[in-house]
Amino acid sequence: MELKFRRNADYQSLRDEMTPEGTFMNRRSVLTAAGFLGAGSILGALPACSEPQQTPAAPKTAAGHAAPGAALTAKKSAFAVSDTSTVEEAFNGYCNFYEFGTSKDDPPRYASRMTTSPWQVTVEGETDAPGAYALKDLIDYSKLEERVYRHRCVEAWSMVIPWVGVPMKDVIAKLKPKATAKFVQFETYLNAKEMFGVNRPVLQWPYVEALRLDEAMNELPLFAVGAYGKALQKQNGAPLRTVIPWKYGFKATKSVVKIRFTATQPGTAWNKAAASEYGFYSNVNPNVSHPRWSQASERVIGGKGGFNERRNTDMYNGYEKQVGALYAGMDLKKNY
Ligand SMILES: Nc1nc2c(c(=O)[nH]1)N[C@H]1C(S)=C(S)[C@@H](COP(=O)(O)O)O[C@H]1N2
Ligand SMILES: [Mo]
Repeated sequence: MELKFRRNADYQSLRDEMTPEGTFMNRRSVLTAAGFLGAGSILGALPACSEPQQTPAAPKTAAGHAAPGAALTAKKSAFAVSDTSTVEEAFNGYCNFYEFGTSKDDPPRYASRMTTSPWQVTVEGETDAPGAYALKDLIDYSKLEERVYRHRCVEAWSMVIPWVGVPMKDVIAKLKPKATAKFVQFETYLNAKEMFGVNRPVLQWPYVEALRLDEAMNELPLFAVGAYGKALQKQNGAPLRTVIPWKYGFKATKSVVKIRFTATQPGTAWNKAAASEYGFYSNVNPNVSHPRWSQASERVIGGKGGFNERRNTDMYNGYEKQVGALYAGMDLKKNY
């Protein structure tokens, strides 16, 4: 039963991504709403992006952190790819957040139901600073930076996203992992009343992902609280998500409520669902195919060529210089 559901969901996302003709209308509505097909005038008549973004009346929530859509001040950083950023409407309108359903336009429609204030992050496990942290105590909103990173989904599509956040390594240092901590696991908010998708056994809920601690302490990973100069919209993982640009997108955990330091390798959502397809590492690697499709190239979402634009996928998504040493000597075909 569980396996069947999993296969179906998997198949559906594969079909969404791999056979454009099968979902042409669906994708077309997203792209049209985003203005890619030059029909901006019908924006609002289409379901995919018809729900207004959650632009708040007040920039701050009662809990003291920025509300979805609120303008954020961030200093530009040297971490930026030169490609044009994906249009914001595509980032907001074409999402994976299975807690709200498995179609790309389910999260933009339904994530507004998620409560994101107050927001607490529980820190536990191998740490000298366990506890429940209010978001504003975990993330220093006066030190936000903008980093334009590539985003590569395992389904072979990509975006370029100007994230706003803080280096993960700075937050982790504050959380004092013990010498015994070798991994860090992130857990997503779970509320069956607000997230209809969790009533289906697509994945084992809550969504969890993890990194080796030295990966997490690399200079690249972010705790993001925003994108495009604004606090994250709920469908993109408000109010706090991880960003690990050299890994497939599913390694990023949306709407993080728990950070757990462990001595041994913790479970991860997609690995538990299908270990033969999704490994613990999940580094972007054009030379290691997914069992059901090639990873050598990717469809550029919102690119100039409409949805037919493709680019070749880069090793470690273009971040080999920064992260290659983390995997020196490892067999990348076995440790996929
Ligand atoms: N909790 C949770 N986090 C998640 C997912 C999810 O379904 N649930 N999907 C992942 C996948 S597959 C991708 S590609 C990215 C998508 O992020 P975006 O929709 O903001 O572009 O979120 C990742 N994080
Ligand atoms: Mo993904």
